[in-house]
Amino acid sequence: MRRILVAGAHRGLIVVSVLAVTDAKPQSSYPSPRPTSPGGLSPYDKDAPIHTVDEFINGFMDELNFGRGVSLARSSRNDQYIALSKAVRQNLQARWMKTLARQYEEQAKSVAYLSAEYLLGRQLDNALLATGMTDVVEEGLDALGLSLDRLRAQETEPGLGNGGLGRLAACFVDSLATMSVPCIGYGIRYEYGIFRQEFEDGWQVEHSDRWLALGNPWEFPHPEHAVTVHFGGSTETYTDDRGRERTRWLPAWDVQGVPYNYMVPGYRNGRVNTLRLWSARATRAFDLRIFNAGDYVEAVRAQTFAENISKVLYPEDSTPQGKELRLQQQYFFVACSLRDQLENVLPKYFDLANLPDRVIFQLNDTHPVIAIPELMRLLVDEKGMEWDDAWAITQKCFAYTCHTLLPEALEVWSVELLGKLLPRHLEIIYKINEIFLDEVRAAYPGDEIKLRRMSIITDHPERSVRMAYLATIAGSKVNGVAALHSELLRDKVLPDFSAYWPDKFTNVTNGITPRRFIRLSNPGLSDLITQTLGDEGWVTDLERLRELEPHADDPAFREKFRQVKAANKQTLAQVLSTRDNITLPTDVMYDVMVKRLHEYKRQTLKLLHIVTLYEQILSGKVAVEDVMPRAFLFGAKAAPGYRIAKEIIALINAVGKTVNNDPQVQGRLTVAFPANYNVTLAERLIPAADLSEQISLAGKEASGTGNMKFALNGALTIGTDDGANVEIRQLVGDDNFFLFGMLEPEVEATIAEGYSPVSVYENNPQLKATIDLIASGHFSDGDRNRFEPVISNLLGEDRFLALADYAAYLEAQQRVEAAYADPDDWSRKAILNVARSGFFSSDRSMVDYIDRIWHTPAITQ
Ligand code: 26V
Repeated sequence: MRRILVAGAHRGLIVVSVLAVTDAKPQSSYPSPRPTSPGGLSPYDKDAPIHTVDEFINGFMDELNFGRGVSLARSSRNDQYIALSKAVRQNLQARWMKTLARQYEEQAKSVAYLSAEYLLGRQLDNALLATGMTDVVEEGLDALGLSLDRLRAQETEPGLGNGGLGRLAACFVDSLATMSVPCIGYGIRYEYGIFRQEFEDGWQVEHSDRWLALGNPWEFPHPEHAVTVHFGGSTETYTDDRGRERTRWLPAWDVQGVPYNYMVPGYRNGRVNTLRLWSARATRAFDLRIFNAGDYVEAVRAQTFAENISKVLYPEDSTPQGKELRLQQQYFFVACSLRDQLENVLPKYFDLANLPDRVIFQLNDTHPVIAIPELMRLLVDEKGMEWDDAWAITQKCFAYTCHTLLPEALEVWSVELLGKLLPRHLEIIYKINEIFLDEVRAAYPGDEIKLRRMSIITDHPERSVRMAYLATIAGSKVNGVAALHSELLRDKVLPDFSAYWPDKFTNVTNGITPRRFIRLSNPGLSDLITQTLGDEGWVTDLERLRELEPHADDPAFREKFRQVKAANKQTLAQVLSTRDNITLPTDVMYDVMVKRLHEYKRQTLKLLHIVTLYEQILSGKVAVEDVMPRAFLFGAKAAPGYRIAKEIIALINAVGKTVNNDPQVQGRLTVAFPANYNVTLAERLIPAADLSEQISLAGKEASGTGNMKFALNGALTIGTDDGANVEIRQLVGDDNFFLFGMLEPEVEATIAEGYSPVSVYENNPQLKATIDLIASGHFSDGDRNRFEPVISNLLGEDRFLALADYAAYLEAQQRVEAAYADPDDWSRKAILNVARSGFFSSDRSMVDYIDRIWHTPAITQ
């Protein structure tokens, strides 16, 4: 029996390890960082207190006994999870401090990634992987009679994002830490993340995501470093003691931002970067004013008002939000972050003229764009800089990433609201616009229309500020997120700006972190790759997957690859059985569509395919024995106010219920829609998939990142020529990708000609039969009205041309079936997808950002 409790046996270890920080090992640099301890723990690493099973047990028991105040016998699973997490994080803390110290010493330029969302996923597994502690921890827990798997399941993932944009931010900070590039991620510590989805009679119901309810071992609050943020009021001009005319802001109210730090561990390289999320609380001044007025209840209410700012993540990625609270959130977190950079991160007496040498603020979409006038305000009003000098600095300090092509998704704020909430910022925006328009006037004399087109301020439908224009004018670079998207951004969304500043526009294709999305989520495939390649270097050098290519022709390798896929299906089926009470066959093709529910992504097109297969059985057009067995898996949340999206979810569930229970189908078609799709579920679904559905209308999906995760895990894509699908297809090869549908110019032409969905319906008997089956009430107990909104949406407008691509989609699905009928050839194609997906590592995206935009070298020792 091992020692399980030596009271205080190694108290003080943190101090010891912090003192050891000068003893640094040489570190790696990008693009291909080498882990310092490839397999796991190195007993010689002085920065980590835990190397052996005994040390782990001591650390864990310390946290349990002294941190949680419970004995092992009386501890709950949550106590154990928290003690475990805190023991694991011990191995990161000295490295974290050391990383910060090195950065400070080197005066290195760092990336300040400004993002309103970080969809992090669970932390424990990632920390275990980064530190190489998994085996030691598993053994230690085992000796204590505990199971790592069970404790892993105790963690509620931090869902501080809506979808791709938030997950991208999480992948980027992971890559930068792994590449030893200085970065601090700034965001909001929402008390409630993305809502938890449940289905009631197939209808989406939202529940609050109380992710902090059981405590959060991964955060470090620093209330003593709170920052004050002001809102409202008015401005006034005055003459300073040098006789200069100046402006000052007289705000009406304020809140405090409390920083919560999170560690962002690099993969086995001894680096730990920081993610700093801000939480709002009432200021003392705010409190006192009201308390002194004697109204205790009102004072407490006011506190609640302040704390509301970071209360909840907006789940709307589908309807334009003109919500005041959202603008408050945006300003709140960027004001805190800029203040933090200027006051805490930079050395005292730093000459702000050199700011661009020290930091680049990357704007993740338009959400943080209010940082631009905020930096101008800080430099001009607070630091007394001349406008032109401040503008020159600001222009070098910002770069902007656009993540959409949908015009309605481009953020605008009404002048009225901005003026009320941030009067000084509105003035600054007006001045930026005025100076910019003078430039445009000089460049294009007499072209009033162009002037109006390029103005930051638009008058329609109401006077408002176009945040994307502000970001484009102020930023040193503007990038789209996939080659096609960047092209369309240049030519269709911001053509005047790209003609004026051709060099400002660039592309950085998105990426995904191989640590989480293959190494952690697909251990079977990871082991096979490591065995085949001889070492684990591919985890930080994903292009090395190319070495798998020759093995695609080796029948023995293909067999092993199929076994991994089959095992992943078993695991998924097991998870869905306990999690959702779903029964899934494991010997069929897994056809998966997981992403936010949006009309442009066309979940309805997928549904029409399923109903078509079913209708063909019902009508006897196809004998049931001739139907290829498939399980269709969906995962999707709809924005709570997006009515038609919720109707589509209900229809998918209704079709699933009918098809799954129809004896005529003989179990050949299965539809599964587990509720509450999130990062944790993605990590299970993606490794089990055979077919990846990426079927958005061409020209609408900026990039997609799920598409990359599937290809990397050996699923074949059926997809349109959209977003990063284009690059996936180019890399994996036409033979290994099922392309279908209109290209973007054809989409434009179809719409220009006057697209009529009804005539498509009338001219395609199978489509008609399929839609008529839904309209007949077959999936709604005979209720013909139940899904009328979805049907009339398709037949009446079909804004995203699902019907126009229907025939092509069915034809492509037939190609899929033919290919799947030859398992050996299918595996060859799947292996080639894995082997050729190295490009989609977010490490590569980071190299592109660094070379083209940031110019932030890695720290090399
Ligand atoms: C926002 C809105 C708001 C108003 C109406 C419609 C609408 C549609 C989409 C959005 C989301 C825009 C920002 C976003 O999340 N973009 C996603 O970013 C991912 C990471 O770059 C990328 O892979 C996805 O293709 C892109 O949709």
